[in-house]
Amino acid sequence: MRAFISGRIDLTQAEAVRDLIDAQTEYQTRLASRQLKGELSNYLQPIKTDLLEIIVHLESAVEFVEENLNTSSIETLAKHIAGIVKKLKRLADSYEFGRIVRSGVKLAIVGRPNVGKSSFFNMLLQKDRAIVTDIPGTTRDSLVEQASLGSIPVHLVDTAGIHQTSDIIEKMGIERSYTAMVDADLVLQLIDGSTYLTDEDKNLLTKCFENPVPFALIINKADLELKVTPEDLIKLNPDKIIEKNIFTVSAKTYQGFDELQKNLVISFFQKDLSSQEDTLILDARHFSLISNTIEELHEGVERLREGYSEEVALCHLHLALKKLGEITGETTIEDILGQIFSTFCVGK
Ligand SMILES: Nc1nc2c(ncn2[C@@H]2O[C@H](COP(=O)(O)OP(=O)(O)OP(=O)(O)O)[C@@H](O)[C@H]2O)c(=O)[nH]1
Ligand SMILES: [Mg+2]
Repeated sequence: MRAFISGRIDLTQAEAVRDLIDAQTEYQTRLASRQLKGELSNYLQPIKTDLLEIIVHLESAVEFVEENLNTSSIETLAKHIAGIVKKLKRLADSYEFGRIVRSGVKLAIVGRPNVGKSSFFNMLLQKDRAIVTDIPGTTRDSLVEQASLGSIPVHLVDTAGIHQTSDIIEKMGIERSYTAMVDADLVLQLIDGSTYLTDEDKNLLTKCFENPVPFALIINKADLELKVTPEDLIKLNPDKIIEKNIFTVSAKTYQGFDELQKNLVISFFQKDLSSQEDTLILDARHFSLISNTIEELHEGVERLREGYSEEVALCHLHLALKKLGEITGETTIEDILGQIFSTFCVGK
């Protein structure tokens, strides 16, 4: 706080110190360190300079030119602003993944009884947390634990095996399994690969199709002779089941665990990012300010195109710059004045 007030670091760097303290995964630590070095501020700085130039140009048109801007000048300006919006949009889009890196994803492990859900849950946690037995119906209630998968924090939910039953306690547990499916960010349906698919597997698969949450299929018990292959599953519904969302593992021998760690979360939640090294937005405050900036820029261009005076458009552009400045915590009005006075030599 003192470092921020005295101007030694900006607000994003102060926030990075907080994130470093709170970091739970190595990737979170790495991202916070990058932000502490000023990565986000450095990304935003040239955008701010560009926007400032546009504002100064427009201010001078208002000040020194009698008539309104003509259509071609407006379109040149609009193109320039579109370039800024594109860069900001990339940043705003990164928040979908950034939010996940920061807060994690909820994974619900579901399946019929005895397919190895609790064993799989223990494998992901790398500890013997849930009770495992060969008696179907061992897990009666949902169980939640935190772990990290491929550098992403995950909230894992082990659930009671889903099947037809008249046992009242089991029924209550199964209701909770369905709730976990709806509440999750990603559903993992486990299948016992050592036996042929049953109607219970297929019925649950239909539930996965109907559920609005994405799902992956895990063929477990790969240490035994496999009776179910990814191709068998794809054949059931080639529109909804794709190869990259099927993983084959053994919760007993950990076969396939590395592949799962590497690809599961990334293939579902890091789709649009070219690399983990791109600048990411992790913070809701940054996301909201960047979205506001984009809106103000759009508004500014629209008002100019609609024939409003430049002052109206300038109001939006000033607001856009103010919002950008709020990310790093600086006051932008002095920047504008300084730039205007230096460029146009207008006496103070
Ligand atoms: N060979 C082999 N056995 C496994 C594997 N995973 C689980 N099992 C065995 O399968 C049986 C059931 O495992 P659980 O993890 O309790 O299965 P579950 O799906 O949680 O079962 P419920 O809680 O009853 O729904 C146990 O005997 C496990 O040891 C595996 O990858 N390979
Ligand atoms: Mg279980």
